Amino acid sequence: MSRMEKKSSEPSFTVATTSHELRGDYSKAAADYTIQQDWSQYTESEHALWRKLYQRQAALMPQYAAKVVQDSLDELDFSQAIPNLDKVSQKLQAATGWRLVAVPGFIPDTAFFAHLAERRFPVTIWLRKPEEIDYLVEPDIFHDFFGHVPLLFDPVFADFLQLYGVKGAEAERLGMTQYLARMYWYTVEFGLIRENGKMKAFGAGILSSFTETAFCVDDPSPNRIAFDLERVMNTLYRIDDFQETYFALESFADLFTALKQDLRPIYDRVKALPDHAPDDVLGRDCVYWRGTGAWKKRKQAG
Ligand code: HBI
Ligand code: FE
Repeated sequence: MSRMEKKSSEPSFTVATTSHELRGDYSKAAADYTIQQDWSQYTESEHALWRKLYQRQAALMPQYAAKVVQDSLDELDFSQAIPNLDKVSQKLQAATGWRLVAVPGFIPDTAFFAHLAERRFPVTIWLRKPEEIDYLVEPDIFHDFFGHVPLLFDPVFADFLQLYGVKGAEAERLGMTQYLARMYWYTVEFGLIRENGKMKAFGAGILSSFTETAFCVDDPSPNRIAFDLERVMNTLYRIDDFQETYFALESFADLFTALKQDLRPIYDRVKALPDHAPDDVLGRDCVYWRGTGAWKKRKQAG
């Protein structure tokens, strides 16, 4: 699923919140940017579009998704209608202490980090239009819910994401948010994990995208490289097309361990170095698959 076209490859979130009209209604948002979901306001045609989006993606999960995703989908079963966030929060709270809060869309970093640090996951409440089924500028409830919520049922990932909120506040104080955002992008949004020696997807941007779900695992075009925190912090990313490189974890504990350390020495190093291009492969990389780059070449050929 290609995303909003951008000139620079700075973090999309910053651009997404400044370079175009935000879609949601922020007028009724509280100081922490939360709103009421008012589940009764969804139309039957929106529930029908949800069912179509859900069925298309759920069919791909057994082959391409990390185990926790399949387990969560089976447990939650929100296939028949747009989910009621409060109802899911009850199950989620019992599982990992997280709950879902409704937001109108992108919210400022400070508010976003504060919610994560308190184990509250912000979920956009509006659904894309039928004509946007494969092209979306901003994340909608299908991206946020289908893509992110299943992972919150994994205890280790849940602890990692709470730590990310804490480290996000620190990154803002240090002026290093853009580097931490790259880590979020290459893991929480577009991360792979190796399970029984096979590449599986866990990133929300992948899981909520009909085309990228297969591409990230099957296509020879992108690189697949072992996750390394400093490496991803030093690497630019694309927001307007499939990723040119995917980084793969051995376990979610890798994420927690990487983030638990004192990040200041890493920030000092990465800010002094030039950024790597999205398709770079470095000598020190543990490369599972060196991509052909065919997808990018085809796109450039136009
Ligand atoms: N707001 N609703 C929402 N969802 C996000 O994923 C999000 C956000 N605001 C900021 C943000 N992500 C990123 O800038 C941080 O992860 C760095
Ligand atoms: Fe997301």
